[in-house]
Amino acid sequence: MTSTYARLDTVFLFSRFSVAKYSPLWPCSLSSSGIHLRTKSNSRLRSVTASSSSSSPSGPIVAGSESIEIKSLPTKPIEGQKTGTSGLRKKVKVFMQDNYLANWIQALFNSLPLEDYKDATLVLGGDGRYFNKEASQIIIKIAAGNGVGKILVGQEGILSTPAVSAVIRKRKANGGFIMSASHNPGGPEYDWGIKFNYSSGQPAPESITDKIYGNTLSISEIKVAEIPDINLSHVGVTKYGNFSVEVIDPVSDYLELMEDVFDFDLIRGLLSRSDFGFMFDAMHAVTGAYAKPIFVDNLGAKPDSISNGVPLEDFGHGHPDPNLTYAKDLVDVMYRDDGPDFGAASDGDGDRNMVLGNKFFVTPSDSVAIIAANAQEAIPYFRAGPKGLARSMPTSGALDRVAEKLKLPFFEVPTGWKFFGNLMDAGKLSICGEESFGTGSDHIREKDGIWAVLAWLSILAHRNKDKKPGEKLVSVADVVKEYWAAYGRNFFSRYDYEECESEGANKMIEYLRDIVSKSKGGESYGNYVLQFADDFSYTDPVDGSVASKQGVRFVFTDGSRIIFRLSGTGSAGATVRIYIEQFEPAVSKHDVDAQIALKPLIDLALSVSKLKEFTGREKPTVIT
Ligand code: VG1
Ligand code: CO
Repeated sequence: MTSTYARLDTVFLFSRFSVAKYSPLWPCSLSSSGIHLRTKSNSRLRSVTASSSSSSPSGPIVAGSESIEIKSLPTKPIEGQKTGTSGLRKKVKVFMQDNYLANWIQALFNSLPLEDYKDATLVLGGDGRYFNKEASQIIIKIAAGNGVGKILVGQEGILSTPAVSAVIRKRKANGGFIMSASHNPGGPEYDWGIKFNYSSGQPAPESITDKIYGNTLSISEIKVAEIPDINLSHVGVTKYGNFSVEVIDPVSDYLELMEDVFDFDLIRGLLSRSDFGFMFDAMHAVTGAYAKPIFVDNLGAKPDSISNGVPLEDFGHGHPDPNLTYAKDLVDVMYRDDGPDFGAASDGDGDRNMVLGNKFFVTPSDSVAIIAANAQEAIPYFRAGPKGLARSMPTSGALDRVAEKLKLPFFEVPTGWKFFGNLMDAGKLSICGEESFGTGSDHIREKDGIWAVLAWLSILAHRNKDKKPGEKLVSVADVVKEYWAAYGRNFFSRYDYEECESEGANKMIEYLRDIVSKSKGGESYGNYVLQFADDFSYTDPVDGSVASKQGVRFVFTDGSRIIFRLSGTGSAGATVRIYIEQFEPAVSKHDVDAQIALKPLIDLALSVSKLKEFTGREKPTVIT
């Protein structure tokens, strides 16, 4: 790769900086051929739990050097740095190549208006995965090199995605970096990722990410401050000239926000009952740092109700995706006769959630609808009622029915949380969700796993607050079935075919686009009659921006839908997603297993798409 990188030559000195003595740049070093990582000693994976006990909350101000030296490091463009559904995700080995991360970070600064970062405050944190600590040092040095005033970084580099959003908003920062590949596995052989969020805490819009990509193709120089590595283990401020880094406790701002949104006394009342069993599986990911302080220390859950609660750099060899396949440990416990009454899990960066009752799985599409239907009575933040509701296009239409009943504005956006932010900023949207285990509200601008768990606990606590010891409690299943009875049930399932050959997967989507372009309403598809078919396109009602080619959908006259998309978060090959939905108003049919209820539509989806012929796949990797 050395041919990609040119010589280190010029030393730029910004007028407000004067030359300082050279400090070693561990773990990355500047040399004539790029930014090199010293990561060989990292073969032993580390626990990344932040231990705030070692330092005072306010922390000492450590005086660093009086001024900093900025070096210009020549570089050359690297192919393939295009962001997907949620940031840039690649194998960690790709990110560890010289200048790979540095190029993208510099391209980001090249894309932002000067006033968005010069002397500004930016937040930095991540899910604790392998390479985050080294990446933190690279990002801090390039931020300082570009004139950023202050970096707020989570202790040990830890901040969940929702916590980054919360910290940006609370501290009025100009934006923030999230070091995570979210639900993708971590460790030396797996994935790494980076995402940039804007000043209201939302993921950068495509107008910015497209610019960043453009700049990665023409980049020639990286500006790096010659400062030593920052000690991320201790809460406190370190200053170098006009630049400072503040290491913050990853939990406190976020916890404070949760206390504002929810009635903690109400939830505490439920969690401390001896007849209510609770289990939270942090999947050795970032919510491990939040679960004990929030659920145990503040809300009175038993210490053993948190499982896999220590964040690890490789998530304990796990796939930190909270679904029925990858959160199997929790599912097994919840399906025992004597299992807990409520169980939940969250993903790598803490923005996803899976909610289970005893022997009962709540689909994310139902979950957001049920939270919306119950929010006003159970959650203080929504006391005045939600302003509007929204879901991503492939998410089931359950939420639509709640919006209709509550007479609320309703929006259908493409897949990816970045499409909700504008609606929230414009005061049009309070509660939203995606079928992919993402649920959230306008308390921040990211989906929020712990928020969803607290929302469900609030609903259960509200329903059970007058129940005497020994009286039967209203269960998760009761809440869901009551909801189905009132609104009808949207049967929903998603089939994922992970790591297919890209060529076959792309051809399949092209083939489907071709069918869609020739389709006409009224055509028969087996027992279904087509209402319309299209490739979903979205015009943002706030800024008028258009996102096209967001998923091929076949919508039938009875409201059933089959949808096809390629994932934008994978790091290798292509992942095909098929989404299947059918509405059932009759209560007598609500207890059927979703896979049985949806079988005719699933068969139809497989035959219409010729999936087996295009991808060679007999079976999906994951069924939700
Ligand atoms: C997936 C989900 C999408 C979600 C995105 C990021 O994207 O389908 O709903 O917003 O992941 O989630 P895709 O393009 O792979 O289908 V997270 O928790 O990985 O930031
Ligand atoms: Co995530």
